[in-house]
Amino acid sequence: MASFTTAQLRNVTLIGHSSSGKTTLAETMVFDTGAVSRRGRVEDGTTVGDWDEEAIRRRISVASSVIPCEHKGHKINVLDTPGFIDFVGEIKGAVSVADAGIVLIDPVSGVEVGTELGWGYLDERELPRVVFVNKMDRENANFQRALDNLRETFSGTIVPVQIPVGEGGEFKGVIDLVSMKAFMGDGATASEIPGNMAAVADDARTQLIEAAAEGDDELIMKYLEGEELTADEINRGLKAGIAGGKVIAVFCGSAATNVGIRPFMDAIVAFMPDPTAKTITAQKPDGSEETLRADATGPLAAFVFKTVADPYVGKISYFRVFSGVMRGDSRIYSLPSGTEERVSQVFHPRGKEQLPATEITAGDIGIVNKLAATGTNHTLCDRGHQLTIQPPAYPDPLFSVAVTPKTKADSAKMGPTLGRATEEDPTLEVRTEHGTGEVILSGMGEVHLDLAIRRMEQKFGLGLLTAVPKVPYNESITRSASDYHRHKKQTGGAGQFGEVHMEIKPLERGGGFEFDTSRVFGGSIQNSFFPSIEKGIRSRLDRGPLAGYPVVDVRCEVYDGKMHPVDSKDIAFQIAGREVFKKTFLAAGPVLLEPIMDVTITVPEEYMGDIMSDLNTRRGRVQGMEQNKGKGVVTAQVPLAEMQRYAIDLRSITQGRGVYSMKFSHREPVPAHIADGIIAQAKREAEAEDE
Ligand SMILES: Nc1nc2c(ncn2[C@@H]2O[C@H](COP(=O)(O)OP(=O)(O)OP(=O)(O)O)[C@@H](O)[C@H]2O)c(=O)[nH]1
Ligand SMILES: [Mg+2]
Repeated sequence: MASFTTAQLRNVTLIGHSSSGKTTLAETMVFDTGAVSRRGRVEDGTTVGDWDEEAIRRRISVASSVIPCEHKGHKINVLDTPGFIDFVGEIKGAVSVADAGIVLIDPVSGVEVGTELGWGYLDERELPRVVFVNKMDRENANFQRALDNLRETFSGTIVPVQIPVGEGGEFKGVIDLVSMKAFMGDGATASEIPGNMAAVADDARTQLIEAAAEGDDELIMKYLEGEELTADEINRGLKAGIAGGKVIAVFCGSAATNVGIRPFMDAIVAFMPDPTAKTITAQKPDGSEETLRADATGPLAAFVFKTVADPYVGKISYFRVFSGVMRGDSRIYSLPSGTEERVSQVFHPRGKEQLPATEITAGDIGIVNKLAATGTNHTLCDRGHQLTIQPPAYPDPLFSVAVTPKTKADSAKMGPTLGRATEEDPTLEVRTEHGTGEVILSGMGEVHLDLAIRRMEQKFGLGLLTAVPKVPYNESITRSASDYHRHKKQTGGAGQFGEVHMEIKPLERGGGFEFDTSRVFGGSIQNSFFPSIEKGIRSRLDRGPLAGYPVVDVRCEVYDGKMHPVDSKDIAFQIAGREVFKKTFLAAGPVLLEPIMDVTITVPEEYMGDIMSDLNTRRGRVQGMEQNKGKGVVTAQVPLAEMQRYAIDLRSITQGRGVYSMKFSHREPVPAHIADGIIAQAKREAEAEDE
């Protein structure tokens, strides 16, 4: 691969709803620039972007991919992303290293859920963006309708820079409104604008010039005074407007039939910001900040946005150099682990290929293999100049399964392999649920977890069984109760004696556990036995008396007791404490508490009714409802027990057009009729275990 200066680079990420044609666009671009001799197809599993085994199997992108395209002395690093929202982690990774976004829409379906989500991710990073209306060859493709739809949904000056010649079956090329040339077919050469398009093009150009002038005070003056702007001035104004996020330039074409792609690449080079335009802040070890720019002479700061665990190569780390230069055969420092790492060779990625390089310069994207202590979202820097780049924020997990090893051999592999998987993918989470003891794997949806589990099986031979996780209930009480327990064992050998009188009281939610002996009067129990009583009670806190779930928010006040001069001992008071705890707990109006989630659901308006009635069946309490621009947003509190499969159910209710987010809010008593069933079930399980 030729070498490029920082100013010759363009890091752009493709964003769009599933199936808008991102991978096909990247494929056509890389083909047009001559880097591959055959244009692959998503349908055949032969594209540069969809190289992952799972992507090929499913015919959708499941991961981000870097596809460098050399065009007219520049290198466009195209970051292809999945449109499927389960892979939001991959999208955010790509967005975090791009300097601009290309949002694809399908002119028949217009703006979709994935379009809006992706738009939002670009907003979070304040990235400039353009829109590419793809699939102009499709029957019923209508550029103007797509444009109207964009303007209804998004703010900013949304203005075409290239317009289609024909639509649907008649789509033949595009007209570039800056150069006022037509690019027919594959767009390799420019031609005159077809006569029947002249008036339309003139009109569109007027709008474009107005938008370009807006970006620059000097230009707007000139424009208002009625002077013609030169092509250079239009370019300058447009570039500034796009970079500042005010202007959203719109292009069009057909990735599948290779129409409009070359002129679009010309525009990427002309209008998209190069890496030098941007600064980012990094943290220094003392907590202060340092501003970084894509400058080869600056300190090294490279951000790892993607990690692939390869069973043969080992770990592959994809990084972007935000400052300085990453050289092969060097030593670097990795944060947050604080480890010195050895870099033997650096490469440019192209899909799954690794193209050897001697260095990766400021602003560029590269890969390095076999780093020991570096995972996704880590920063590579110099030991003597330590810097940390802020990783993106990810949504809370939406979908969980309980995993167990299939065999004994799997059991040994499970921990390390799950660890590797979470290192690779920041939206995957593994934890052991306190209370149920299950190992829980969480992620963004069913497909996400299914894929993670398949990968672990294929790459590392780990067999896992999955189940719906048990709900982590808690037990608590609703009123006070007092009672005593006498533990007495005085037959044969050494005797045991302990008697404890105790009152149990409910605490506020989050109160935890309190133990108090200040009411014990006149030495009825010797102080040295207090810890024994507490220990006895604590032995049942993880396994509550009601149904075996952890006990929360209770206060135990010991107020009296009895001792025996010889037989009172630690074990006797432990048992007495444990037993009086069980008795008082069960007498104090015990309840099961369940986790309640805050849920926000966004769906096209027409599904609002279905969503509300479905929430009803889930014991949901709707807290708010908003409708705006054809979309409805519902906020509600819903018990976790009813939300475990929501990722699947919402998809089927809305044909994949709904999204939601969810996070823990608080715990509440389970309604009695439901609690009875859970308690009965727990009893049956406990009995089965005893047998
Ligand atoms: N008619 C037509 N079909 C296209 C065009 N571009 C892509 N397609 C088809 O649309 C389908 C989806 O294309 P992809 O490139 O996989 O879309 P994507 O945006 O990468 O999809 P995800 O990776 O799932 O988000 C494939 O069958 C493509 O052949 C186009 O310009 N015109
Ligand atoms: Mg794709």
